[in-house]
Amino acid sequence: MPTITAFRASPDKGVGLARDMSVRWVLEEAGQPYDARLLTFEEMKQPAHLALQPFGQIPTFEDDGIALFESGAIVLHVAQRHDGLLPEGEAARAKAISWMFAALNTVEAPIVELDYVRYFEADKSWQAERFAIVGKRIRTRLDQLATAFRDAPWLVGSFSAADILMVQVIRRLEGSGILEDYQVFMDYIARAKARPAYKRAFLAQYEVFQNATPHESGHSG
Ligand code: GTB
Repeated sequence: MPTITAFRASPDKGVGLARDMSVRWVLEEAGQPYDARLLTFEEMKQPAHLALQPFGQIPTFEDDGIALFESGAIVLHVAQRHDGLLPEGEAARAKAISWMFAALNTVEAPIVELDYVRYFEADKSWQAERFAIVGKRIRTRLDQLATAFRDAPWLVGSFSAADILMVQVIRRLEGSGILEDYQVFMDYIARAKARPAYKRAFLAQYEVFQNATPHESGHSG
């Protein structure tokens, strides 16, 4: 059975924004049971964890002699080993993998930047200007993504691992006032949240937060 790592006390208060959520979700979609090893911020920086994750972060994934870090790599690994998470056919599969990288490289970059402005630049006189600049970058990406989407329910035909990563990336904008201007993505996220596997993954990480003692805080990545 695979073992993943996750926050013992997630700074997102269990709303499923930490990146173990993508890993939990793909495992639930695959019908693959797993164990979660919970780590404090301190434990993430110890040699034992750094041997698994060189940056001292969660999530990681270990199964049968295979050890992975990077949530995108883990989601791809699981999707390649279980039916129904990547399209049939080489061309469609290649497209889905392109979307997985697009989610984590092209769409996510300005979204993570917005979090940095919010959390780490709050004391700067220029924070409002940075918010506006980064917000504009995000809207450019969302406009382009919306054009690519058109009226399709999922990125590549039916639901795939690419949707797991993309939904989790754009969910980071929930409540920002930006996402709310894009009905196409509000609907996309609602479709994803209605999936039983999403619900199971969400509840699993939420229960961790519920049982956590409030001894840690922090935000990164
Ligand atoms: N590229 C790596 C991956 O995709 O696996 C990035 C991993 C990463 O950023 N991990 C974060 C981490 O371990 C947790 S998920 N940070 C601790 C550290 O660096 O010391 C990122 C995250 C954290 C919190 C929220 N939040 O509160 O909303 C959202 C996302």
